[in-house]
Amino acid sequence: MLNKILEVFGLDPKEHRTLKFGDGLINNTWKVTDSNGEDLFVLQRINKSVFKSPLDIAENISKVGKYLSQHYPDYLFVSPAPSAAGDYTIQYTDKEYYRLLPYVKNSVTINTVQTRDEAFEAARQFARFTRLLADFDTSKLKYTLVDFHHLSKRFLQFQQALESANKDRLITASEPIEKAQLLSGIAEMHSKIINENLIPLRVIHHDTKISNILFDADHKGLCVIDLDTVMPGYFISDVGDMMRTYLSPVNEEEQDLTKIKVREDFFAAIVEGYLSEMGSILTKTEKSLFVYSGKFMIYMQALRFLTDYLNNDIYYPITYPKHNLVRAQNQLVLLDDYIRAENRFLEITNAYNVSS
Ligand code: GN1
Ligand code: MG
Repeated sequence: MLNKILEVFGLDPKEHRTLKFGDGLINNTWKVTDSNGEDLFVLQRINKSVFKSPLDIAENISKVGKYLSQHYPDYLFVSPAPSAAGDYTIQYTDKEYYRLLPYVKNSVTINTVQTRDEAFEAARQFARFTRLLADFDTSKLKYTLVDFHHLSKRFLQFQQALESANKDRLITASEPIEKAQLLSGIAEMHSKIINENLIPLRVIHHDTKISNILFDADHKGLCVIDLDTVMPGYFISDVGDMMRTYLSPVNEEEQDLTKIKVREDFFAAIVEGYLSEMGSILTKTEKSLFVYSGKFMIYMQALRFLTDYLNNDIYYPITYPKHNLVRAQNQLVLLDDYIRAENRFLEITNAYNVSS
């Protein structure tokens, strides 16, 4: 079947190979190589049950791409390649949409952050992306996922799941459920930020895990990739997701929860990297929310995994029965350790003169 897709993009299946690639939970990704094994493209199938309007993604990427090439022609922006008919996203069946991206030569991706420099470089790249688009009119972009990072609504979904979940799952998950409820102040704070318009909408990536940065051979960041959720949003989403995914030496899949630790010096690297691009653009209030951003994103991801467990695993793919429950527990342990380090983090942001 992928051969048919290659043909739609004008590639001869006899001369190209597809290999499963990456570790995303939502979309499917393959690397396309030529018969000599040279990497040429990245092919992606967009998950239509998550992204209801895949063509909106293509439209957003095209608008952002045009703006960047006009104003910053040297910036490396990985735009999708057109199909033989000139489409940037093709619809194969009702539920199947594909796009093809050029493979950036000599680039590498990493799956876990091992050094402070990697955290700094990634934060710098995500911040650069938002900085270059600081004057882009956010109202021109579609919401490819409505209320994607709306924490109060995620909390509501969690409460609804508590109502409808089966007894067994409620009992098995009783500890994390109780913990998530005790931490609901994090969602209240989010409501306050949103309802009182405390911070501005910006062009935000919304998925800042380290594998969404391309590095060069010298470990310098090249650009950001995975642009499905590029849409209007708040800086706490990007910075918070970096806190969530770079601070601990192990990720959300780790089942040995004793390995989860917050590396305090990596927090400083993220703040420094982000400020190196966005320091003169962020408002005073935004700068005061660096520490909150981590709590916000870690808590939201814990709620999302826990909600999905209570809903009988309808969103995130699982490979063992309690997978989503363990992911939720993992994120709650991370959140505990993050909160333990909170005063230290406040000192760090104060030292950069960013906390009000
Ligand atoms: C999903 O598919 P992937 O791995 O890029 C999710 C993110 C979560 C992440 C957790 C559209 O991203 O919000 O943070 O899993 N994306 C969507 O691993 O729900
Ligand atoms: Mg993604």
